[in-house]
Amino acid sequence: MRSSLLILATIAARAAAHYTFPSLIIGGQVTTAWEYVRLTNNFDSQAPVTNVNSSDIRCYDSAEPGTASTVTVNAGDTIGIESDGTIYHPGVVNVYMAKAPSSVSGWAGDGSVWFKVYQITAVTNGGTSITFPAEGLPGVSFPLPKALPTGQYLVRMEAIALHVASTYGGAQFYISCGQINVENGGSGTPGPTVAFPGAYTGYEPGILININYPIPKTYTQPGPAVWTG
Ligand SMILES: *[C@@H]1O[C@H](CO)[C@@H](O)[C@H](O)[C@H]1NC(C)=O
Ligand SMILES: [Cu+2]
Repeated sequence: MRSSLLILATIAARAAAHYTFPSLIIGGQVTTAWEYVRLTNNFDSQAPVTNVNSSDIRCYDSAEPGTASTVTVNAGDTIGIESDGTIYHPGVVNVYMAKAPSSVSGWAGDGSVWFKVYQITAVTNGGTSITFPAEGLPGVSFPLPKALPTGQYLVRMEAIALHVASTYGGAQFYISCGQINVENGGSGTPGPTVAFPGAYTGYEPGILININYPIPKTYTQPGPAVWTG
């Protein structure tokens, strides 16, 4: 009896499989975990953030802020962020960036400074199906806009798991922030910008949502529009 309960508990823990995003993908190569990504509080637990008003909704690094190196890339390069497994849960992805006033090392990312550079939304079909193209991916890659100004940036990965999002606070945010130094940039003005916390109330239709029943007719991606340069 006892051992079968233990087995059930183990299976339940596996089924809950969480994830972190510890590696940038630079020049097509997955870099060392936590080399260019700030160590997150959940590096060993892999547990998500569920309170959108918590300071951890920004970079999830309150336990030990700012412990990463900065990698140099060019505007227009394709970069990415890799998980420690896969994006196991059904949900959506947003990647935000914020430009540091000077060195990104130790910069907190305060204020309405975050703009979205990439997203993977849900695909709906008028209520007959909803699918999540991000589900199961090991990571995401995206182009840095050519118009992105030269300078140092935080790159914030956000995978929002929606499998238990039908009650307030049920959506799970898997977050990390990488540090990049962008050279050969352009003269664009990234926006619209938001603050973290502040970007979400948790009541957005794309965050507080039952993805199972009734099947959503449409899906509204949380956050501002993607800035493409
Ligand atoms: C977070 O803040 C929003 C906006 O002020 C509020 O509506 C919401 O109830 C807050 N949620 C939590 C969990 O504190
Ligand atoms: Cu999980």
